[in-house]
Amino acid sequence: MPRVVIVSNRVADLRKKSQTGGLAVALADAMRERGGIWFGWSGETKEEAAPAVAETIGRVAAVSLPLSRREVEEYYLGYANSVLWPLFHYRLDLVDHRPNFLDTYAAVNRRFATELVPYLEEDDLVWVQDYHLMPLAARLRELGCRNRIGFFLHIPFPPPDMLAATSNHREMVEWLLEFDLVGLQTSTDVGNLTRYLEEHMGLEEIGGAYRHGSRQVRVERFPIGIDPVGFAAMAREEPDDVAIDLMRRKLLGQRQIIGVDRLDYSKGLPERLRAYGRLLVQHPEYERVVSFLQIAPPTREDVDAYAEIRLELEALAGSINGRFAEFNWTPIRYIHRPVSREKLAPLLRASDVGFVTPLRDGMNLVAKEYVAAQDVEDPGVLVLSRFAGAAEELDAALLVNPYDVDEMSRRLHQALEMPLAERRRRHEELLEKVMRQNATAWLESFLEVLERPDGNQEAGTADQVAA
Ligand code: ADQ
Repeated sequence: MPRVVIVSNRVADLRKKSQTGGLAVALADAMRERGGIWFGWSGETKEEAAPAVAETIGRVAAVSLPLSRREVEEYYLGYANSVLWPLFHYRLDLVDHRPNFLDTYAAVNRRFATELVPYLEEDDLVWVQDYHLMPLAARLRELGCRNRIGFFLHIPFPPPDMLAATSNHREMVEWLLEFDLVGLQTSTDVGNLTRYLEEHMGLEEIGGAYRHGSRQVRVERFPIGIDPVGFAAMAREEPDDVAIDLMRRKLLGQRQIIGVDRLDYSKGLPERLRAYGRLLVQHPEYERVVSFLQIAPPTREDVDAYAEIRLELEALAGSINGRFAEFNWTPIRYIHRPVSREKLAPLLRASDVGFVTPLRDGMNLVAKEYVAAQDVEDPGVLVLSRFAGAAEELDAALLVNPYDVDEMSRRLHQALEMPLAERRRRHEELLEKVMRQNATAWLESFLEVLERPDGNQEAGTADQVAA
């Protein structure tokens, strides 16, 4: 079985069990089993760029390099998170393109390719993760790399007309054409990319792949998943402070709605808080009974749009609490800090409603974690945005339009009043999907397609002969 070389913006700390990013959680589990190399940024910022260093942890070698201050500003915070992130989340209004962003993004990808090549063996499968590294296959090919290279995009792929609002859209898609396989989260994303290939580039699908020049690329859907069995086990283990809080709430007959997200404008947090506020206005009987716990740890705070959403959220939580709080009851508990997964899992289990309402999300693993964490005898209800990738599979949830505050408030009410039989029926259907499309299935199915022979091997040999 060939080795697997994962390349992502950040190399996760494989010794640490609690990870904050969805990507790290899904891959770390699978990599520990399979072995291979994980290559990427170490997370350190140095005055000057420095070379990569390797560290072996179990069967996985982590190879990481620090970035220079300028690279962090212009590649990571800049092009990746101020241009690509908003653009791919359908937020053209938040795209903040500045001089040097694209050049530094290209340069970091070139440097990643140069540093990675010495570690590669002939048969390695290279698997590149996410929007930070779209040009990587093109740069590796320039250095003579003939390995199978796959790409998985964790975030949505925007519709062709939206992509076309950036000046270098064609170049972006040409980067992707250098991979052997491009994996996306949903059929909507696959449709968006293949429409671009067909309508903007005149490419045609033949035998499941798009041919261009001497190469061909497959574009397929691989919805990412979690480790539902492990997460459910964690959810049943309550740390003391969580157990005490649960007991107190039970005693007082209190119920809880929960939200867990990185504090990101794509997650629809202000709309979510407003919907909860509306619920309290429309159903005064929920006062002192139904509270809302929102956990939203900080990310990317050096990007202006993130600082703004934080202020907006704090003001909103303050005003709703100011209006409804009692001396002994706080409607919204808003935590702007990371919470360990050991606490998160039982908190999800102990909540009557999982409120997951991103305006746009590649998948959203919290939705799947909420389902996995529930007590099957007495499960809570998932209220889920139609615009989360997860909605494509989890259609037994109560699906909502995350821009429609009234609808969300009505669905919260429906969730809180849902009879046990219906809760069980919906949960059973959801759990079946979460179990089936788990992290291992996602990883295995991607690698299986990446390994499948196609015309690119011959094209590689022909190039070699010509060279
Ligand atoms: P994210 O945008 O980070 O991921 P998500 O899929 O919800 O979003 O994953 C977040 C992960 O971090 C979850 O496992 C969650 O439990 C954890 N987490 C969140 N807040 C936490 C906290 N306070 N403390 C501890 N853990 C916390 C990106 C895309 C998603 C896609 C994933 C995976 O934006 O759409 O689903 O990658 O592909």
